[in-house]
Amino acid sequence: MENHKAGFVNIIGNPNVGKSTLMNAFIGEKLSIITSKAQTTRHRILGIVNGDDFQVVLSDTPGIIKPAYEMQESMMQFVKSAFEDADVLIYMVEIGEKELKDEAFFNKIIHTSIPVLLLLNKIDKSNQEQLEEQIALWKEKVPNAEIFAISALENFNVKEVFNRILELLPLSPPYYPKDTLTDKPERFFVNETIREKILMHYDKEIPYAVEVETEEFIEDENIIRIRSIIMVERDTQKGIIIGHKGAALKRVGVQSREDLEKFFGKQIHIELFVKVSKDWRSNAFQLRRLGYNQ
Ligand code: GDP
Ligand code: K
Ligand code: MG
Repeated sequence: MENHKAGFVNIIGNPNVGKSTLMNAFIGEKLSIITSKAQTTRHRILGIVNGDDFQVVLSDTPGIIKPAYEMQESMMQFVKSAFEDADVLIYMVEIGEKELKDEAFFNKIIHTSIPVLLLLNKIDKSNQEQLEEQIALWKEKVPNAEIFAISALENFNVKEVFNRILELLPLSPPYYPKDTLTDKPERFFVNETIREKILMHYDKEIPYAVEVETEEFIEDENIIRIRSIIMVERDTQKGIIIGHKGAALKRVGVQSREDLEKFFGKQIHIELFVKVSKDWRSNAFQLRRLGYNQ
């Protein structure tokens, strides 16, 4: 045990740069929601990678955004807390990214005493010339960072980043039992899976007006029975979610079931209900109950 390393790694960066994809590549399981729409990762998700002599605790913070209404402020709290408990900071940018969306936050990154790994992601989309130019640019912008050019999606240089994290972690006993994959309950995965399907299948304001809550998760030997509520803000949204003769909601249910069967390795029975809950977004109590202010 005296050679054991353990610590916290926080992944930060603008929306859609590939933070969730990287975390999943590290963990090798589909733990956090990944979509092509911005701001889908609302929760601070912990994933844990265990080895014989290490434990890396990863958190995937939401994208850097300006507080506009209550839910976004709550998200900013997660981003700020990334500086407080990290042993290593991963600052992820993507090829072609120049603008930093939050200047104050950027200033914290360049002045922090925590080791910073700057990951230049999506290099599968670039050529050598562009890559060299981008590396030079980021070296100048964040002089305190070590730069890695990676492709989280194609698993290029991901292992090298992970090995560097292990070097930087302090000697410490594990923080969690060594068989822990994540500190979030199973219901969380169910909620995120359903929300991912909603993001895939509905346009415009619908996904951002939706919250999912799993009321029932009953695991038997051969089957898991799930009952989840999809909360929307208005009756019209309820109609859209359900769709003509229930077809749209059915598709969400079928695809969620397929993913959850793979994840849990068991047959899944899932029931979805749609409920109108006016202003869930601005109701602080509700937000806390759903875990945004934990
Ligand atoms: P996040 O918002 O930072 O967590 O970003 P996601 O991990 O959700 O990724 C956003 C989008 O970028 C998804 O469509 C990913 O498939 C895509 N993506 C992530 N990493 C890479 C990569 O290395 N190369 C390419 N081409 N796409 C990527
Ligand atoms: K995303
Ligand atoms: Mg994400």
